[in-house]
Amino acid sequence: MQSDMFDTPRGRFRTERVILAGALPRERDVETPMKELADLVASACGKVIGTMTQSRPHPDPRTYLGKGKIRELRDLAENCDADLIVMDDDLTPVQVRNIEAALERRVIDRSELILHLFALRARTRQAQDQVELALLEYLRPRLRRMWTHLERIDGPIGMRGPGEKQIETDRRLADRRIKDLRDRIGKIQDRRKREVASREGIPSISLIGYTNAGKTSLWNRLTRGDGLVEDRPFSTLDTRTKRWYAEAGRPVLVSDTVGFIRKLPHRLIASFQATLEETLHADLLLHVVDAASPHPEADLDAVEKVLQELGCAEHPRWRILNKIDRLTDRSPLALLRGPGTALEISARTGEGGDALRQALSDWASAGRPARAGKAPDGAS
Ligand SMILES: Nc1nc2c(ncn2[C@@H]2O[C@H](COP(=O)(O)OP(=O)(O)OP(=O)(O)O)[C@@H](O)[C@H]2O)c(=O)[nH]1
Ligand SMILES: [Mg+2]
Repeated sequence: MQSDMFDTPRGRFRTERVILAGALPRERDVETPMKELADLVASACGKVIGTMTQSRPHPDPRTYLGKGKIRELRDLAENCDADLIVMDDDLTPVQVRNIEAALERRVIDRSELILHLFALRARTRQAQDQVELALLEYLRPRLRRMWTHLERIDGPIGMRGPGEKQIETDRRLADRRIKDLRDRIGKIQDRRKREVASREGIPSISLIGYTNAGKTSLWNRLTRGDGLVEDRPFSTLDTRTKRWYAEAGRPVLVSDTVGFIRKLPHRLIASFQATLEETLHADLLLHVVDAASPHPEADLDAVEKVLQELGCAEHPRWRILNKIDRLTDRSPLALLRGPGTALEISARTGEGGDALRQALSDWASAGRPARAGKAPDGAS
């Protein structure tokens, strides 16, 4: 049926019928994480046909949800003919095996969903290599599971990435592929490092932030770029850098980067280090925040955690509170400004854009303070 097909950069796929399930601590907001998971599924060509949550202090070590809940989930999956169950947390290989045996359906966890989504959206060779590496490393301990499922899978979630090339035929092949990918990515990293070093002296800015916050929209406005803007998570997977000319024609390098999300898989962060090289070396990070997000504080926390993992939590950073055109009441913005420099903008309408350009021009002409591990370059 036409309406059940999805077009993606990697081809056309049948939409999968997905049930979301989560074991959530009692005090936690249930709707936000499940809504985010639903957005991820929608981006990965799935259709959410049911959601089930269980309030419990700790997930069950064998089956994640309790036994009774698993039975309920099985009935729900039967009744609505689900293809796939996606769990909100990371599961151990044992948990996956137990739940799949009980439900007789494929089960994936949040990390795997994100990895497949990246695999589906990666456009450039570099992003594809990085995602393939992360996915292979993630799936390697689960290879037995991939074998048994291979014939049955015809939807996009749970097979993309290395699947097409039959790399998963055995562990040895996977290991060889992992080594090749690591070598290739290592070379990219070396090249990026040289590129970054050759730009020494030109001030550099990196736009970072939660996925869908409006980084590319702002980058396009600043640099007259043509980055892909979409209302879905992870539209951007590669770093792109362009020159922007500040006052007096002073060049500034501005980079747009991959977005962050809660519980971003560690392997993905490691793989994207090469792409994030610009960010790691940027003189100033512009942390773009969706000020109209239903949960901006949680988004801020998630970004903070990823920056810490990347080792750039101490970089000079401004907060750019974006999408203010969507706010009827702007008083909550005060709570999001944080202790340092903060500006309010709308990348859509252009409001606040002049103030931001002026602030960046002032920053560029004032010279940047030297960071630990980086020699002062004398820019003034
Ligand atoms: N109303 C409003 N929408 C905005 C604004 N800035 C961006 N958007 C919308 O927010 C969505 C995401 O914008 P992007 O620029 O793709 O966001 P991003 O941070 O680059 O997202 P990823 O690359 O997917 O992580 C798009 O639908 C944009 O049109 C804004 O200032 N106001
Ligand atoms: Mg983007």
